[in-house]
Amino acid sequence: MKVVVLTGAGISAESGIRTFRDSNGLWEGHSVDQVATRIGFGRDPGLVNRFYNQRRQQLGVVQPNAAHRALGELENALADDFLLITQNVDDLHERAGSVRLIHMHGELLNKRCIWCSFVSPCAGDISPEDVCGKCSREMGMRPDVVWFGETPYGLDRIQAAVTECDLFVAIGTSGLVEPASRLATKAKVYGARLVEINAADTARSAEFDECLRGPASQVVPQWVD
Ligand code: BV8
Repeated sequence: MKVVVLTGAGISAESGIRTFRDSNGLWEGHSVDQVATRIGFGRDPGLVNRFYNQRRQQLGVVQPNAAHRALGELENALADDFLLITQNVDDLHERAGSVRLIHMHGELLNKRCIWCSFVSPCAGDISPEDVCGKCSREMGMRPDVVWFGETPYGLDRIQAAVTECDLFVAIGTSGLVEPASRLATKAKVYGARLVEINAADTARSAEFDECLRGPASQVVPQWVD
């Protein structure tokens, strides 16, 4: 049986990473337009890089929770019949052992040059003085995350997996951000069974064949077992 899992901010909530919705659409007091759009970056790259530097620093003090670990175990059991798609930019899935993983909204631990698009690892802070390892230009480093209005990563692989899977499971996502929010619908059209694991009902709950309610760190391990 082919299984595709889509995770959102809710799977990392119990690890201490605040979800987008719980912050009333504000991230640390900043609006989406200020910190999660290309225009916002153009307006104030220093603010945006400080915002992401703070979120990257937080990764050093949070740990994967039982939900992340349960998905790592499920992948071990299913191997190539399993694919994890995450909207999250943290590294908690990797640290819990997930390998067959697509970060469709990018990763906090990578940075990208705005001049030549070179992507490189980023463990520390991004600063204006950063020099690109490929084109050697300064003043051009941004987080390698997908902002609103930008094209998500891995869409071809995601499309193929979603149209071939037998089971599609959405965990900890409000189902409000496109195109991630449309993956469940696509899977259903191609015959998959849909399961939603969330602390509460979402805008998409009615589409799912089964809705399991409760905190991901409790419900996901039970579901995996
Ligand atoms: C695109 C990276 C074209 C950055 C993110 C009008 C104008 C302009 C644009 C649009 C528009 N209408 C639609 C759009 C498109 C737009 C969009 O969807 N906007 C929304 C706001 C309406 N989308 C885009 O721009 C995307 N690009 O469309 O390009 C295209 C399309 C197709 C093909 C080619 C090109 C790009 C979107 C990516 C934006 N970047 N992140 C960063 O993280 O800093 S999105 C960001 O918000 C997060 O990454 C996350 O993905 C999203 C929040 O969603 P969730 O993960 O679901 O989290 P949320 O907080 O919402 O919900 C948490 C859930 O967990 C809740 O349900 C809660 O109940 C649950 N929960 C909480 N605790 C627990 C729990 N569940 C279980 N256990 C718990 N303990």
